[in-house]
Amino acid sequence: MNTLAELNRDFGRPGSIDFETSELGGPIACLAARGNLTGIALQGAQVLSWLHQDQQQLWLSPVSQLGTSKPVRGGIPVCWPWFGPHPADGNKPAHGFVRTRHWTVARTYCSADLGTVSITFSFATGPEHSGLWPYEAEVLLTVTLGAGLSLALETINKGSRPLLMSEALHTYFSVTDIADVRIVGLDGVSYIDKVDQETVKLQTGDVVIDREVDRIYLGKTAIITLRDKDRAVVIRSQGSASAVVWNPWVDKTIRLGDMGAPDAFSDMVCIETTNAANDVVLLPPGGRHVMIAEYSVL
Ligand code: TA6
Repeated sequence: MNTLAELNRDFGRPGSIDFETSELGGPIACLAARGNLTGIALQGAQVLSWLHQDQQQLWLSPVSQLGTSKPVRGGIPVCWPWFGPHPADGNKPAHGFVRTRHWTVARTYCSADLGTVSITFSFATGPEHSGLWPYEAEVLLTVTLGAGLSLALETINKGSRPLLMSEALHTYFSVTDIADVRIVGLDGVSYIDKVDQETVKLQTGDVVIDREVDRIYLGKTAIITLRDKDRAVVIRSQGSASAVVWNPWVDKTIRLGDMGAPDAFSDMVCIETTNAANDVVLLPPGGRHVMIAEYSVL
């Protein structure tokens, strides 16, 4: 694992791309462009913060730490190479196994005017992971900061067999008050209701959150807008035909135990860009798949 000095020497650009130790206790990459900032942990290539015009756009549990076996609750966890519980073995970790592992830095980029900066992280699966997932693949996450924030999650099948995978950019947005949130753009889209025996239902109108919500929307999910009291965030996705809306509400917040406060659910909502449920990816040997989520604040 590279030291911070080696990372700054090989990939840094002082003032635009700097590597330092996070207050959560692990190495992070700090990107700055056009007055916006984002911090990304090398653990899980997990975006932990995104300051847009000095306003924090993401929610992060105040009790999460890096360097433990528990995933950090908040920011943008990378769920790969499966979304949700393992499809066949409940003993395997939920949401895949790369969000708690160390990723390496593959490359960084700064535009000439420093208005756009990006970093690409890489994780390769091999024989040491065969107990978890018996395929050879490389997964790359490129985070680009400019006027907005975008993430591109690329999977490359390095093996000699086709592979099947599901994935998510599991984004925790901060909100002023969940009671005022409306999620626009899913009207008429069907969804699997995970809090009602996986029943398939049809969304009518905007999504409002007044209870535990855990839904996998399938179909037209390419443009979703989070409308909060004092701001709106537009989520544009590519390479994905499903999206998840999740809020744990009261009881699950307590069961989770790492949300930081019993009423933390009122400060956040997850709107996730996914390949989940029957929107899974089959990759031939040598095949590549990219899923992109672009966030812009109105
Ligand atoms: O994306 C929604 C969801 O699958 C919920 O069911 C809930 O489990 C959430 O993810 C958080 O999962 P985690 O493993 O991070 O606690």
